[in-house]
Amino acid sequence: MFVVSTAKLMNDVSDDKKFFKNINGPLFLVRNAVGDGLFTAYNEEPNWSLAHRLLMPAFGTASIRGMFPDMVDIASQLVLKWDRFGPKHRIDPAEDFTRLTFDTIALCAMSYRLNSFYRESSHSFIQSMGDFLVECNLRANRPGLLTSVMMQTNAKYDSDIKTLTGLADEIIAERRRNPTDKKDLLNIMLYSKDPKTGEMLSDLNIRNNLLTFLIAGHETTSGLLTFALYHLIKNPEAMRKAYEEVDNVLGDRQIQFPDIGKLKYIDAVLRETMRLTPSTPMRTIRPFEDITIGGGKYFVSKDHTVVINTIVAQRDPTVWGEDSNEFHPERMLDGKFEALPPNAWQPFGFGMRACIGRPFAWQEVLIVFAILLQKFDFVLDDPSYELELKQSLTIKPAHFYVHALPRQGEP
Ligand code: MNH
Repeated sequence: MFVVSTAKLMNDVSDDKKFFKNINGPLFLVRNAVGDGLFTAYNEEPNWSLAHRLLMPAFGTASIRGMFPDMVDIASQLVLKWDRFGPKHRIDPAEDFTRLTFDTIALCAMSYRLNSFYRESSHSFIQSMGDFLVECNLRANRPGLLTSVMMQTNAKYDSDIKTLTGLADEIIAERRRNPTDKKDLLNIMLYSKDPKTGEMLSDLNIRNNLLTFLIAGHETTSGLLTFALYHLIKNPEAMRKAYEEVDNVLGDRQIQFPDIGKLKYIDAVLRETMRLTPSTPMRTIRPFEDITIGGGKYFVSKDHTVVINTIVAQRDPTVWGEDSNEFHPERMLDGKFEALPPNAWQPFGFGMRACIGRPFAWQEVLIVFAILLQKFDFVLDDPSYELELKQSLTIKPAHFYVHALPRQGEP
């Protein structure tokens, strides 16, 4: 196995003609729930290219723009909750951001209300998904013989998969009972035809992709929100500039769609967050043929897996300077982001298998930060807190708790 940890090598291997996404280890096991959904399909599986062609437009600019009101709806529920619980309430941002991102993907893509903010504990899907992903990770690193005798673990694994597919099936059945002419993602999956061949997605593939969106559509975005809040609290100067921007662009009024493009500093905060603490800290690929990389320095045979260690490569001092481990949104401003060496920043993956949900996540997170910073000051529950991580397929801050106080100067 090769581990790529520099910007130069990351650029070398970012080439769809020479490398392909490797579906093995935990990712192969995730197929036990989501099969040939976009995230876990093999490049050459016909359902990957069919679903990719049919669903790309649903993640285009116009479509994401249409989701603006629903995104604001869910973000407002979060604000209401933190406001009503008040400053003494110890907030677990990862948990509430997960409520938010989960409800947002279900409402925007499937017009389905999960109402997670009106439940004491998270939806059973969230628990089952977490346990399922952890077990996929453990299984990938455990002898098969051992797994085969772990009756209880296996029964739990199977019942978690049933919980996951159960919600997907319920959402699809509900739509078939109550059809709408809304152009949401679910309708596109159910009814659209490939312009080239007239082909439609099979029922099983629709379920696989719906489940893929429910999982990929919330876990990573919740991580981004939680990390960004952490970085802002730890960097008061960046926090001050973010407040200044929100006050200038929004003041006290309700956010409108055109405001989003004006939130340049917060945009930079999110890019810098994704650089230092990408929710998906690594991905794996393999070469089609034996190949040398690094200007002839490293031989990679076609049986080798290449792990792209994004979280380390995105801190390469040759690109980011000696302070590459520090949080400075300024690196992403004033054309500097656009002028980066190719592929130096790639928290959304690369090429044909790059993240389809990037514009969706970005708009959602900008809305949430704009609304949160309009309303609240944030302080750490434990002032001495330093970042700890928890990992399933993605990473998130662990043991990170905050308090939300009404902004000073507000009644
Ligand atoms: Mn997303 C692929 C990161 C939000 C749906 N996503 C990827 C990959 C990365 C990634 C990295 C490529 C993985 C690989 O090459 O092995 N995704 C993110 C991050 C966020 C995110 C950091 C938020 C922040 N992703 C979303 C959202 C959705 C989504 C939101 C859906 C609404 N992502 C996908 C899908 C794929 C993917 C689907 C697989 C695309 C493909 O292979 O065709």
